[in-house]
Amino acid sequence: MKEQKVIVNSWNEWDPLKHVIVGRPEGTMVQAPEPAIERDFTKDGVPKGFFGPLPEEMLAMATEQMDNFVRLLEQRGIQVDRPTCIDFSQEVSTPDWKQKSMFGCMPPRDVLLTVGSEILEATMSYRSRWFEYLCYRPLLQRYFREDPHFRWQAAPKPRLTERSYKPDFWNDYKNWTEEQKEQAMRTGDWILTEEEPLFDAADIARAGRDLFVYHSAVTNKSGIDWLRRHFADHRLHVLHFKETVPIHIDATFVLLRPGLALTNRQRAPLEPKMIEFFKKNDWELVECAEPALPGYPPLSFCSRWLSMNTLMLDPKTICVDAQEVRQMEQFDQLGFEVIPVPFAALSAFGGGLHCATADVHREGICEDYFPIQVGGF
Ligand code: ABU
Repeated sequence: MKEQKVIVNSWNEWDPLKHVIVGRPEGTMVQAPEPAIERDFTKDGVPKGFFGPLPEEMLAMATEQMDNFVRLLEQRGIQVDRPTCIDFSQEVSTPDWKQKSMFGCMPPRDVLLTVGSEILEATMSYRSRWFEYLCYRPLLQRYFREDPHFRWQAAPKPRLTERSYKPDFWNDYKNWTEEQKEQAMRTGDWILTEEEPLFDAADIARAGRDLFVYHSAVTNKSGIDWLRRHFADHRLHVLHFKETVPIHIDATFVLLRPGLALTNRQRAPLEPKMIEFFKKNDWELVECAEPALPGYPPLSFCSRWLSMNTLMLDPKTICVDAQEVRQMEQFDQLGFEVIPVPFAALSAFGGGLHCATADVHREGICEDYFPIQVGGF
């Protein structure tokens, strides 16, 4: 009889990594305009409203760095699976809308959330990313066939009609006062309405029984509520940080190992209760180092804080973008074995080392790293 093995198992961000999905930069687009997001790369010589594939020379560099990263993981005995690209330049539609292009499949972390034996396909909130899950379906189908314990889940597919977005948000936002921005940061009140549950998987950080969700511009309250009901055996904590129009937790607040988390030195945590929660459970919150870059890389919607966007291979070993010398030094001082990985070319394709990966298997079980709960957080 064929042996039935456990393929999918991962409860946190740091247990020894055995199997991972690594995205592909091929075919990635500057996506066509859509209500959820305003891309403006005029400073990089690209007119507003333009959409099309990222330049060939950028893709060549990104592919080389990604292939190098895959080799590095495999040499360490980690099994790597890759998604199947589709034509991201095609127009896509549902009965509710048409979108002139898709985006890509370099950052699987945005789409897939692994919690224990479950992989959950996120709703996403961009129309250009509505069909991105298709790139991962060949892998998920295989895991389903081969692992009898794998729980394959998909959150309710959103309609993403005009009702999911605040009308004129991007025009209004340009005239917001500092006070209005502060208010939005505290409430997570950005472009999305509460019409339907919306979330990106990369807004969630996992620590065994506790899940931390960033109430960002791609995750709404209804999405958080859906996650809370779905992960009923977990404790869900909602986070807000000092960042305007935020996207994803993994360049803002990074759980490194039991007892240690990295915080973004510019995007301070906004709830005193959050700090109290970590302190009461003997977790140290360390401010990250200064990133290598002064601003956004060319044609990238990801910030310079990808310096924090790292991949833990086990609680002592961390992969860091090789250009982030100060961040690597800090990790070294914190007692990590640091693996420098040239990865800067991937920024425009959707992110850093954490974004580019999605856990399939880490050793370990669901543990309680936060035995002391703080009411209201
Ligand atoms: N997907 C991670 C990007 C987050 C950031 O640019 O801050």
